[in-house]
Amino acid sequence: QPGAKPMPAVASFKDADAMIVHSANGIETRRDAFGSSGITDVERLFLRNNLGAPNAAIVENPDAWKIEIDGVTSPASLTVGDLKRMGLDTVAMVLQCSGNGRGFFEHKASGSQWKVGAAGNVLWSGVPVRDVVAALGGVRQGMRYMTSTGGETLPPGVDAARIIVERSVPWTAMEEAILAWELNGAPLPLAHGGPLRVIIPGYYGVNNVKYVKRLAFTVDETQANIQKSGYRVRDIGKKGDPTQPSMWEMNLKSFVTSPSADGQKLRAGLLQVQGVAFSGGSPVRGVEVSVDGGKTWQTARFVGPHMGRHAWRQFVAQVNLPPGKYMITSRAIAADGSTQPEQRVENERGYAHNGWRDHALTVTVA
Ligand code: MSS
Repeated sequence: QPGAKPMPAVASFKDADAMIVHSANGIETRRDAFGSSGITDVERLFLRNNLGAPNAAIVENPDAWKIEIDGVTSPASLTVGDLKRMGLDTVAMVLQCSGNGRGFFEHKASGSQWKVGAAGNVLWSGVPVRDVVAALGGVRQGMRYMTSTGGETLPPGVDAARIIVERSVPWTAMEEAILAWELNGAPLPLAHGGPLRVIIPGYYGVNNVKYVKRLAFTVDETQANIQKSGYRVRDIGKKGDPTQPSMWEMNLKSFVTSPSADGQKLRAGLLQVQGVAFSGGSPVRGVEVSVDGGKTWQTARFVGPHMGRHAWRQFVAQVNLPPGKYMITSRAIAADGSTQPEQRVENERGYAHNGWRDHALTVTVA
């Protein structure tokens, strides 16, 4: 596209036509590039880095990468090679940035102006954290968090706590967590956290620490800024602090992927409205689609395999549209009866946007 920003080197394998480059550290999938088969291709998966990626040499011999495991009865330093002998599982999971949908907020929340594409549904393979923990004698008494540290080399002279990517989640999240070395059937590339990444199903992207070099069960949350003041939901104009909710479990969300653009011109007659729905809490039970901006809704049908509660479900609703103007959107319904809300919750950094109205598309049928 004219005026498009260049693809950074770490993401040179991305399909440039499928992506919107916001910056060298923020690249999203175009709404028309998700496809219909349920898995997001690695070449089309969004990329977000808080710090620049480490040197590519770390993925040359992935089995040699080391991780410290702490806060267990017998702390250990293990290589990826060691981990591969300890257990194996694969999980299909939505990876979504906390700020996905930030571009719809009106107060110009700072950060990448993501629309829908800072999310993807991918397959991760690795060892379940609980298997590693069991092999090391279990979590020590009194630990309340699982804290993961990113393997970036920090520039000298800066206060590490200010910039280090270190995230704490409630320790019970270990039940479903994986230390992954494979993504969609191929060795985990550097861009997405190779050689080793912690995967915490149902949690926002930031908790899925890349090139993870330490995983510790801890009494307290890390003092790193990215945890203490960053990724906290607060009113517009407020500073972040530990009393505010942290970006942990993802909320209930869906959006239409086809049609895919505001102002799109469509031919009268049949249309298959497609999209995706997911939740980090109570699982998605159903999806409804509206073509009249939410006045009336029809039940959509799920498409393709059910890849588990942490994956997204694809949906389709067939509509027959005479010439006119339509506002097309979707809303997900969870097993516990909760429904995706109409409005966004205003907040300083533009996190957790799941309001269906902002995600709607207006199209013309002729
Ligand atoms: N990790 C590390 N190490 N570093 C950084 O920077 N970031 C985050 C995660 N992890 C980081 C990490 C974020 S923030 C996100 S989203 C994610 O990651 C993304 O991913 P990919 O693969 O897509 O790139 Mo927001 O919540």
